[in-house]
Amino acid sequence: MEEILYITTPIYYVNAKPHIGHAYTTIVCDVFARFNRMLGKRVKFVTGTDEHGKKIEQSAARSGMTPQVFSDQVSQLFRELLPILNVSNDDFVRTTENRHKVAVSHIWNTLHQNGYIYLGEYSGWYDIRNEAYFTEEELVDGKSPLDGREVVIMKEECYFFKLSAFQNKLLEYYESHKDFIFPESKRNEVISFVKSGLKDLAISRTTFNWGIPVPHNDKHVIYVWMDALANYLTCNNYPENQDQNNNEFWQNSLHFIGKEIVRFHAVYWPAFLMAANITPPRQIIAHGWWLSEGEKMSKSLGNVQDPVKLCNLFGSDALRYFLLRELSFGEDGNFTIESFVTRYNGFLANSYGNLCKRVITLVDKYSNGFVIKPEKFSKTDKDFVQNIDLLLEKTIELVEKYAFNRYLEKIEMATSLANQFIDQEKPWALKEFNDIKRMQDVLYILLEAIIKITKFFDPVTPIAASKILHQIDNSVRDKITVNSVDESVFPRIDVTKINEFDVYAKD
Ligand code: ME8
Repeated sequence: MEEILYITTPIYYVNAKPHIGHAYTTIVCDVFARFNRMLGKRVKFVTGTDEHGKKIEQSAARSGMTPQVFSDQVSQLFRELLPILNVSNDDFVRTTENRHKVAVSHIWNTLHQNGYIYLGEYSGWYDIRNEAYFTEEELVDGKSPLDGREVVIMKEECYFFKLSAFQNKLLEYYESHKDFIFPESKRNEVISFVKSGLKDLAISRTTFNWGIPVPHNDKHVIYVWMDALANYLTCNNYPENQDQNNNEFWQNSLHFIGKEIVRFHAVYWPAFLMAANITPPRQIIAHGWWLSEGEKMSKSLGNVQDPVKLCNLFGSDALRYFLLRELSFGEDGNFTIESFVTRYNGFLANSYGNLCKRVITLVDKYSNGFVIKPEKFSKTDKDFVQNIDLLLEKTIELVEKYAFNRYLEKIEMATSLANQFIDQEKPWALKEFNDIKRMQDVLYILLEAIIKITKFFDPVTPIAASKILHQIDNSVRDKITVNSVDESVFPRIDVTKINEFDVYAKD
């Protein structure tokens, strides 16, 4: 049976321009989507923007715009980033779209009908940026426990969701679905949070208007997280498709997120879904955070790397490769331009790009642009081919475990074996000694290795892969023809220019 996957990014707030942190999650999802499509799976991959809430209303006001005009502009920046990063998403959802409002209202009505929503009054400490209330005890040094921001006291009439009714159901669910939360460390945190007790959750606001109105009581707007989480259903044709439990995409839904929003995805979201009689998604996958030059990225420090500038300077393939290679998925990583250039030159230019260029040029120069499959393979040849195959085979389970940096390590190892093979077999020397047969065999074996490595590298560097696979044609059985071009797919970056690169976002 055909395997199916439904892959989602968080939907990004439109209160700030996209930076490499956002680009990272989207790229991770794209690489995962492309890799799985390569394995023959049917993939639906969606992303979008989160546009409601007080924070966005405030940002719009500061910019002197209506929230709608403001959201239109910033959402467009996120949308335009996708082709720049070469992202293969199937849908882009905005929470201000009608189809989404229909989905959210429908969920609300379902939860209400099922008896999980009641009207009450809320007072507590409110973290405006994160749109979350906290009790006195939950505050850390009087500040938001999420990220230490200021909190203000607020009191409002509001609707509540009976989250407390789901404490045991959630714990049972985590127990019977051991891989629901990835990685394990986050799973443990969630379990102890839920065990410590769940209070009912305030799910409407009356202190601002920028949101989806509560059905039949438009004094209230729906809590932005309930609104936002529902995007995953909107993109799966809910409520038109009511039967999500028997829907193959929903059954195989994977939500990729940053570690700071695990609680919303692994506690609130499955509880909302259970209350609506919809099964929770298959997995919540949380990754770590990018720091910039060792510090938290922030506008005021001026250290926010701009993914558009990086792509303009070095190409999207290079950014995609770097982000996946440098950070061990789940852990935090540090973005510096020095490490970017070092990895770029070290692998993309000197190892992979150079190998492809060298072999293609040799076939062009010494073998009239084509080689025929060897009649027999020496022990060295067989070992080489087998080692490459083993390394590439291994990438499948690594990607399945979201070990993207280790997947790329295998690609690097395979490339380095090919570079060793060429240095050891010296096709140029074989040519000199007139051993043309052996020279052609060696080049054939190398071209085949390049094709295989490139196919497994394609999910990360699709532009380079398509260039290389256009230069190497193996459509005729047992014959490989090359089309030589002068420049490498990854020209070296001049390290002496490192201080001249302008990679920071300006505003
Ligand atoms: O939280 N390093 O939106 P958001 C790595 N709208 N990833 C980062 C990052 C960094 N420094 N900064 C941001 C929201 N991200 C909600 C989500 S989903 C129903 C609603 C990535 O614009 C990471 O994926 O604040 C994080 O979870 C996401 O951007 C947060 O984006």
